[in-house]
Amino acid sequence: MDGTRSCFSADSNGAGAPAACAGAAARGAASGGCGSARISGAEASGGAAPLPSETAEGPGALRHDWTIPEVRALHDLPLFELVDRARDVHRRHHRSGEVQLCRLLSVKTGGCPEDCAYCPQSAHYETGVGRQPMLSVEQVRAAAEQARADGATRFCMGAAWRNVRDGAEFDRVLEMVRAVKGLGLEACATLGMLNASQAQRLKEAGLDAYNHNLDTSESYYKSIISTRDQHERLATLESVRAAGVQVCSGGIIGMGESLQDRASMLVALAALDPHPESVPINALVRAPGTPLEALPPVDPVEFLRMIATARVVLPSSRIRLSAGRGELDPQTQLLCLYAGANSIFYGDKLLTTPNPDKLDDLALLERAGLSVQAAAP
Ligand code: SAM
Ligand code: DTB
Ligand code: SF4
Repeated sequence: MDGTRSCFSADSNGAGAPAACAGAAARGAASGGCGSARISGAEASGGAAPLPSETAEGPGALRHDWTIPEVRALHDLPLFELVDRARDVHRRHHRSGEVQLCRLLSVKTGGCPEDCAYCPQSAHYETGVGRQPMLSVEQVRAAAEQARADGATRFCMGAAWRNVRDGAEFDRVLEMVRAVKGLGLEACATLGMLNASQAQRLKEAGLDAYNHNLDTSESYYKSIISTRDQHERLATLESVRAAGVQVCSGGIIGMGESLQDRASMLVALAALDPHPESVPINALVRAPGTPLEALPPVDPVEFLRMIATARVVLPSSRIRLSAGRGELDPQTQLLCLYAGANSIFYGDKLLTTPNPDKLDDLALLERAGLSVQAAAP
């Protein structure tokens, strides 16, 4: 369905548990992984992997058949070569100097029954994030108005739910979506699992995109979350797609996963047909009280590699430089934007954790001569 389009296409792409902790720590995993990976991508990926030329049709064509060895070989290229390739793909598909600002708002915070080992909103951990009542539609409208005034063009509403349940709270979310759309913003929601009819109702309310992350590889997922499996995520993504809502799906690095896991996640995202219009790449925010709180921070070069690899594997997707940006120095953030990221979460808070100061973000973009995506006319 995506064919082999390799033209500029930004607008058509959306502009228009304790066990987990032990497992993660024991694997010691990806920190330092790139050091060894750099020695030989093929060796590290357990076989003679061909260096990917992306496709027979040329760089930047859309593919759904990426293999883990191919993605590893790409990821493990000498850094500048990887970034060159990513930049080339980026320029073919996107306005390369433009960044979309997306505001996040938690509309229902805390007390989630799921045990996602990274999440400060899980009721399984003592993180200091209490269960809070759902926001009113007026509160959400006011936050969206502020986001628009600040220059954001996309507004994403999050709820700490395992899954959506029909009833008054979901009806209120639908009202929130209408309110956000009424302000001319792109509306995104991330509410946990949902079924086909719920996806359809969100579509009818005007929702543009639904965020539901694969988060990591299928095999590592079990080490991070025991209360659901990744197939359930994929089923939700199918409902979202079937309803005609754009798919926003990505993941987190820095949870103790291996480079193989990271490559595997990108392969799974690329296998979605069409590719997700939006792909958030998060660095773990090591929230106190979660099982992953003591893991080391993500190496900035590894983060850059992940962004650049995602850009090549998912050429037309909007790659979102997401959680954890605050731990990256400004130069690394700019390198990520150079290598293919073209959106940031913008505002002083993500869902429950801090994000860089918005004035600092605007100043950084300005210093680099980057422009902010304008609102649709
Ligand atoms: N409950 C819904 C769900 O799980 O899909 C929606 C909200 S959940 C907070 C959305 C995403 O935020 C998760 O899939 C995960 O990728 C990301 N996230 C949550 N906590 C994070 C953390 N500490 N660091 C990085 N990303 C995080
Ligand atoms: C995504 O991948 N990252 C955003 C958004 N989708 C919803 C959420 C990040 C949450 C970070 C932890 C917090 O603030 O609670
Ligand atoms: Fe709940 Fe989502 Fe957090 Fe998992 S990531 S604990 S499902 S809010």
